[in-house]
Amino acid sequence: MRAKHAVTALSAGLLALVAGAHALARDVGDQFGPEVNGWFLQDPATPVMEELIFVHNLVQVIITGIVILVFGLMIYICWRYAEKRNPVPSKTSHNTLIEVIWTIVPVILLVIIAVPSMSLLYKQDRLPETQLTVKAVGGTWNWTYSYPDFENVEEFVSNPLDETQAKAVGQPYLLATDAPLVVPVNTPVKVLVTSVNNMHSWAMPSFGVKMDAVPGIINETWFEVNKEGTYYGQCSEICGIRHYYMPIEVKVVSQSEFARYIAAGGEPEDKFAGLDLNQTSGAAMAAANR
Ligand SMILES: [Cu+2]
Repeated sequence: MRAKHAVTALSAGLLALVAGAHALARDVGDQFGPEVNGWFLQDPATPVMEELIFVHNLVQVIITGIVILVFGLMIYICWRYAEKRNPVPSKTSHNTLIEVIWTIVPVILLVIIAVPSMSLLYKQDRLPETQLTVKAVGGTWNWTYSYPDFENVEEFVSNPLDETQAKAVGQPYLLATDAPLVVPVNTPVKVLVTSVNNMHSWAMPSFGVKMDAVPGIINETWFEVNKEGTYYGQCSEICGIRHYYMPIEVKVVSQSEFARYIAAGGEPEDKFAGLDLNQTSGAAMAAANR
């Protein structure tokens, strides 16, 4: 009984730790992405990612409990039944009650894990009624985006900013791009993902999205972001020498701003408007840009 209490207390402690750590996650203004030396999953930006974090935490608590129980029992057995404390070993070979318990309890635990996992997998896999389609095509080494719904918007290539440029606009180097994918907030967006050469993967950790980009195949996934801001992801398939050089920047804007963006032919805002990249220091430029 005491062991059971210990496991419960530890589970509660772990949950508190995970919840507390979320508050520490990177949130620089309206930019959301990985943090340096981060330990935990990024803050969720979509309902799918919220559910994913719930399942992750649930499984963490269960596996930690199992590890502690099994190691605890093994250490106890080594100590209690060592030869000097237990010179005459028991000849017991069956105990029906214990055998029933160690069969039933794992089954119950697996069911507890399976129900939310299956629901999550289904949610990720089945597209809801989406209101917008975007296409992401992996290349060597950048992403090309297009809006098949809007003929007036030409496809565009999204290249990463170099270090000076990123500093100048106050965005993270190797995550920020010169032309982000722009989508509206609170709108289910379908993403068609493919590649023109080798395999890539369109991955946005805070959206709970990671979809392989395979030449000759169009994969689809979806997301619905509930908060405006700039979100960062990366290609997550080891695709070649400049794999690190194909970040993903998604700018989530209000519905009206998105309508304006599309009406203007999808022209991305000029990040460097009013900046002299050769002259000003990074911090001053970032301040000027605000
Ligand atoms: Cu890639």
